[in-house]
Amino acid sequence: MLTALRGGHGDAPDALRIDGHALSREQLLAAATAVADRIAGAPALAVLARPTAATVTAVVGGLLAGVPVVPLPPDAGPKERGHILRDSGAALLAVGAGEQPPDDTGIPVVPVDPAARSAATHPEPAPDAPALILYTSGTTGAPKGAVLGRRAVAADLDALAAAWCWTAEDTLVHGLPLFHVHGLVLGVLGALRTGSRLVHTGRPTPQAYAAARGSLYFGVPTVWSRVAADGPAAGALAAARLLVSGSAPLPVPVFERLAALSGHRPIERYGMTETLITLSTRADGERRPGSVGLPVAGVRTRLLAEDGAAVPHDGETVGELQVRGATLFDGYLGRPDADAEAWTADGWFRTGDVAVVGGDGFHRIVGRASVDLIKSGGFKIGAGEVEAALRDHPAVSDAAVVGAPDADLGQAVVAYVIAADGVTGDQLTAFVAERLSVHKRPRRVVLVDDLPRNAMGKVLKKQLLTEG
Ligand code: MLC
Ligand code: AMP
Repeated sequence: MLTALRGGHGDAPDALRIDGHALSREQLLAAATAVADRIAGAPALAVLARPTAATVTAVVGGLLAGVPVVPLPPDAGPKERGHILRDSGAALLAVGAGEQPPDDTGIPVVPVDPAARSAATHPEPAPDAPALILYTSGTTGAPKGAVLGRRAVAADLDALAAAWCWTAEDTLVHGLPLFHVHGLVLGVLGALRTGSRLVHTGRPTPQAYAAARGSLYFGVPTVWSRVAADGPAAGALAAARLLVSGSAPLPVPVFERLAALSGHRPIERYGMTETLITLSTRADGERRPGSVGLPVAGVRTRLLAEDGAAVPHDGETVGELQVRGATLFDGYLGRPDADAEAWTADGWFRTGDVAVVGGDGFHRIVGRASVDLIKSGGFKIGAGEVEAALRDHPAVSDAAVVGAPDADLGQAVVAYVIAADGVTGDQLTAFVAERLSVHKRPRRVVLVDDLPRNAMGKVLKKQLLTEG
């Protein structure tokens, strides 16, 4: 799967630059093999996914050993962390040597040293074996583990390499977290399959992107909108070959401004944890603002009306986007109920996104079917998970969480809370940030006496959004 790790693509002492470390691919392979030697046979390996060389080494070690890797958000609080560790069945937790692991995990820690070396060989795992278990939020309940097979990861990376003319000549730059598809699958495994160099910038600031001098840049729209607001940083990207946006809609004004300042019309691509990246504009094709282009190689899409009828490809009529093909996941871990909901009887995956398709096949994502899935800074956040965390607070009797439009984050998590006198919004924000990942915390808490409900007792979230 990581074809470029084993030579044939050239190597460099700084093939990977991250967190102040430079590693050659040969060193990464030797250090990852030392991890594989220690974990072979384990049911799953959790990795405390800080943006470090140790994290990359641990992930690659898991892939070499054929042990499914479960990236753990490094700032996940005990509630979220406990769920992921229990649900995934991870038997070991990889943590950078010398780093402090959380003290509540109850599973043995594997310290990972990117300078370690082993020359052992591990047999190539079967192509249909699981590679990763990535946790993704649903509308309600705790996050679900999406099981991604090796074949799907390889198929997606090859399709994206073709769409973006991504080769070993590239230097890929990004500063995305290493526990989601964007930063980990595309941003790390992509470099190890294509053979491109990789620079991880740490926090994805405009200045860090400008200073990295790469050819290929990945970012979520929040990153691109911050770059587009920084003239000198955007101008410095003129030397790049290709800018790619994804994980949330790229606003057309950000596209235009980035193009004006950097000279590059960005690629926009669309995907999901469950499906990997399925739609993209192409490096050698039209890059149309507001459009996510065409299905990548190996993927088919269809657009259905609520009654299941096919929607015309007229660029106007909306329908639910469904996808199938080589890049799809194997299912939700231990959740046949969620699988049954997500797949149609004839084998298509329901994305839950609403789209239009033009006569030329170009796709435009126009929204989500559910108000309970929020995209903030490119992170998917389930309203139900945040509401449950708020209800754990002794002063809170009820809560409704929505994604309010936000110029920087796309959507911001806003919580409407019924609480006993005396508790403050800041206290409730901190309470959520301590239990879940920090990005799931409400950016605004509105204390209310009551929540608007329909006759069935369901909170009217659209009303909360329009009336504030
Ligand atoms: C703030 N902080 C707190 C806090 N409030 N910590 C504890 N308690 C509180 N109450 C801290 C944070 O830990 C962090 O510290 C700092 O404040 C800022 O955090 P933030 O507010 O979350 O940063 P922000 O500026 O909002 O981040 C913007 C961003 C981020 C773009 C950098 O949203 C991001 O990384 N997004 C990428 C998401 C992504 O990769 N999605 C892909 C999903 S895959 P510190 O120490 O960190 O500075 C997918 C499929 C596909 O969608 O299509 O790709
Ligand atoms: P995740 O579950 O974190 O992988 O998020 C997947 C979701 O991100 C999709 O279902 C979409 O709602 C959203 N998404 C990803 N890329 C785009 C894009 N280019 N435009 C609009 N939405 C996107």
